[in-house]
Amino acid sequence: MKTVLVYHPDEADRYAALVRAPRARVAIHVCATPEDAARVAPEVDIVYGWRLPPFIYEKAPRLAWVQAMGAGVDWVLVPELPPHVVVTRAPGVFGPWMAEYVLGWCAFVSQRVEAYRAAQRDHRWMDTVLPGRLRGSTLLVVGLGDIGKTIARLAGRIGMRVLGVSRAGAPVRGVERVYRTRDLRRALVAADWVVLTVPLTPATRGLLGAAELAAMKPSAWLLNIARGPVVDETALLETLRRRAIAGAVLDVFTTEPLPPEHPFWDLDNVVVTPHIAGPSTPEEIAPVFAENLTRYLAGRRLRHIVDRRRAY
Ligand code: OXD
Repeated sequence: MKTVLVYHPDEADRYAALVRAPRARVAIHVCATPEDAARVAPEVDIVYGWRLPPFIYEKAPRLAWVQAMGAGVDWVLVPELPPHVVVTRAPGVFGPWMAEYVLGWCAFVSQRVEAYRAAQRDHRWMDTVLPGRLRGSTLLVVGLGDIGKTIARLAGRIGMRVLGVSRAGAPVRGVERVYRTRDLRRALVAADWVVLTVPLTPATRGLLGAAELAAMKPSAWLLNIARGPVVDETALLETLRRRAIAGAVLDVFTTEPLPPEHPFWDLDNVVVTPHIAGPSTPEEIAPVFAENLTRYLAGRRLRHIVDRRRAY
């Protein structure tokens, strides 16, 4: 019999409740703390989890497969994870959430929400300020995996011009032009909105540094829904303070939770959200895991396998 560890610091029970498996063929441990997970680790063949602490891998000699509950797999692909362990993702789940997040915040800016709300507080009829249009503005999607493509599609539907950046620069339907990563600065020059959707890998760490930020239009907004370390946060802070770009919507940070004393909180051209752009819900992840578990138990190849060399 195979043993599954369902691990989630806050919602392990909810995830476990939706695991549909032939009971006779699978035993399930439900853990919410590293200590509990460490105790059962020696029996575990499969991890269905979120942010399992790396030291657990060394205690799990039978481990063969990790199904990530979140969008990113950087927490799985740590040096402690043995090379033979297969890692799978849940594509298709997070893109729709993140596309709404991105377009919602673009609209928040273009519709001048803050200005009208401030005028309302003063009982002021402010008809001298007009909203902007997203239609016709240029969105640059940096990272054209399934999340980036979903954002590009939705943006295209409302008439935004969509550009992209990917490692290989291969054409993507609905994206007017795809630049290679090495041409990132050329792409940034053209964008009104820059959204980061790349995974955190050695190649993307620090991808947006001072030089890249300097290439952006002074009127452009940056939206980071990838990982904090993809951006040089010191350079970003300095860029925002000088108003060398218009603003940033930041959902991810190098240190999370963002420390209360961090200067990002107080900048009027920064929106801080607490890593919620693509929430994981047990209901949406369960079918992905269920299908793969059926395959696993039947000895078939799993779907959505992460290429460990590329780290996504
Ligand atoms: C993530 C997530 O991986 O929120 O960041 O799912």
